[in-house]
Amino acid sequence: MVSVEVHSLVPESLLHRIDVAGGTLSGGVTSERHLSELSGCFADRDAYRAALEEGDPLVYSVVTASDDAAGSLSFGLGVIQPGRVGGEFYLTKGHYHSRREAAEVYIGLRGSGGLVLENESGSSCFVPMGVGEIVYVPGHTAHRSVNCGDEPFAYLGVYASDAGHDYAGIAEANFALVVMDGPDGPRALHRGDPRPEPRAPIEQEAGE
Ligand code: PAN
Ligand code: ZN
Repeated sequence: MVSVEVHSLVPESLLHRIDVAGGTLSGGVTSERHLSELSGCFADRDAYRAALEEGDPLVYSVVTASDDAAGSLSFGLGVIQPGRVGGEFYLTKGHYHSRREAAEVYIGLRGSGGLVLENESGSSCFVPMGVGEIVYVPGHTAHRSVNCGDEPFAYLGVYASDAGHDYAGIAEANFALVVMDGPDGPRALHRGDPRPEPRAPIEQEAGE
């Protein structure tokens, strides 16, 4: 006789709740990344060192609800804090999936940002993502999320539980595109391109 493993269907254990403002996902496990854990990610090494001298702020957190049964899905609530290093927006480390063909769906929940995507042939793009927008990340594609706004950027990523995270596969070359703050808003540039001037400070009218 063939034995088939099935979930016992308990409605409460199948329902998760997201508190977008609080950055929580019920039934999930939280991990945090601080600035010191993002060595090599930002284009401007000097600005990164200088920022670390000021402290080691939280850059992002991920709360993951996972299921390891064969064929199952896992999902994570990512929240990237607002911030910049040398004009480059706060970002996640970024990874390929260890099982390269595994795709992922991202859903924007709060703020504005986007995904830097790069495939194994070296082709790359930046896909902006706002609240209620969905980005499909195909297999064989490294992905990094970026907060382009002044409030936390929150999103849900849904992927096959056996996808696995391969950080080393993209870390050495790093992503070819960097997303910078500029006078006309966010811009995706090639890593070696000249940087835009930083956004001009807002001028105060005399007497305000
Ligand atoms: C996401 C990411 C999340 C954090 O859940 O894990 O955005 O990014 P890093 O894992 O690159 O630090 C996902 O893509 N999971 O597969
Ligand atoms: Zn992923």
